[in-house]
Amino acid sequence: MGIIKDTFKSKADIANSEIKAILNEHGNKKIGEVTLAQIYQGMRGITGLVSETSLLDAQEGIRFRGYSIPELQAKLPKAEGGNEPLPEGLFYLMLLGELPTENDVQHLTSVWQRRSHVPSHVFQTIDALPLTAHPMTMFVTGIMALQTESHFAEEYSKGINKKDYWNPMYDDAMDLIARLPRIAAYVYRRKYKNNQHIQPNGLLDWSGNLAHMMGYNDPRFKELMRLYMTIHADHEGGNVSAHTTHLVGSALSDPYLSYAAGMNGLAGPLHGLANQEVIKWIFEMQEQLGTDSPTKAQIEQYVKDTISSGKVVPGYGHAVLRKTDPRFSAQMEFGKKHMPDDKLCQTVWNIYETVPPILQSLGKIKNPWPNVDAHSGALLVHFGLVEYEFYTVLFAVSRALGVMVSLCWDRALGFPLERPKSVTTESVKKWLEGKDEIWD
Ligand code: CMX
Repeated sequence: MGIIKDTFKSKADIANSEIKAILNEHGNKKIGEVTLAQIYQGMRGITGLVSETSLLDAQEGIRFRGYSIPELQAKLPKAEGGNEPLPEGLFYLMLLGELPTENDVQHLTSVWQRRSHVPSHVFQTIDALPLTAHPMTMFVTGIMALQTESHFAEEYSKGINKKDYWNPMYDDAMDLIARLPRIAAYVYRRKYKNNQHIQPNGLLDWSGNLAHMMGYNDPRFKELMRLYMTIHADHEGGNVSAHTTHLVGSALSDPYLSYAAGMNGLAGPLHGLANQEVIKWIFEMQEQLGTDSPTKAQIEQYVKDTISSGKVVPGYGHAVLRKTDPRFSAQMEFGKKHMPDDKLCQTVWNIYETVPPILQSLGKIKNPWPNVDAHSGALLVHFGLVEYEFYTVLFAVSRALGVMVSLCWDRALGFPLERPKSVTTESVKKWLEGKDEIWD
């Protein structure tokens, strides 16, 4: 076995014994109560999942294995001459719970390079879709076609012992992550660059290679991709993409099937697709107002019009966070450092000053602050990546890091099929009348 795989297995064995001991002693302790409102309103605040990779605090934002985003920016290894963390390092941290050394990260880069071959039938399958298909449809279709390569599915069909599930799961996770930049770049070049593809560069890191294959060679864009791939990787377990991947994986669907399912959830406008919606919304505002530098008063009116027409302000609000998303702040910092005079970034910053008080004044929105998607598009547009329908594919490539590590842990810890109880409104009414004993 490889070094990382060996270390993962020994850490998982220790964690397994710890969890058994915790459950033996405390398994009957109650964690909270569930209200009727919660089961009708998206299960907000119900603790019902274990996800080892990261933990979200409503006030502070995400911590990956205990480290905040600024801490990761300081502590994770960088590319030569770069300042942003390499996402390979975050993967290592999420998988093993330890900060990697430069060597660990270089090792991961070369392992993913070695595993990055994408079979030709994947490209042919993507090519079967019309060019009008959304990039997320092409991307997920490519992942589904790649499922032919699953070690987990193959081993399961041969009758693998359940104690060994983690092993082909780990190999699938590594292969899948390694292959994603190629598939994402293929979708981009097919849809937007006249099918003129760029071969991978075996000397580049995972994000640098993605940028290169998409056709972006500005070193600052590569740095942006490293930051982007790091901050979008994980947001604990309950968000739609992570939760779906985990849920589908709990049926022992292989990682390709599970990840594709999760990414279909990421493609929803209330989740990852919000990054395209933000830029579309700003472009429409610019067109409507006839300016690329709208004033705060103009923005305010546009926001109010958006709300009064029954639409959400994209990039604002969150189901858990109650403060400005530190992923937004990290991107704002990148923008202020590398492109302080960019008009679109300045509009994003003016929107940040304008939107929260308006949302707050409505009295019903729990979080008026920006989330990760409020900023990402403006940075991409700066480098010429104006094709905003592609943005969620970048989010999806990054999100693979978190959800694949979680699937490895799910199988190594022997987590069972996930199957919560549901009820009907008829049974709720009977229960309220004291007539239904089914779920008392
Ligand atoms: N603009 C207008 N209305 C908003 C709003 C926004 N940005 N955010 C919340 N609301 C509304 C909700 O639609 C809801 O209205 P109704 O009671 O009329 O149905 C009300 O405020 C209360 O919602 P909430 O409890 O504050 O928020 P939720 O937990 O239900 O939803 C989220 C969270 C993210 C779906 C919501 O804030 C939203 O739609 N934001 C815009 C889309 C977006 O940016 N999504 C990306 C999130 C990050 C990610 O996953 O990538």
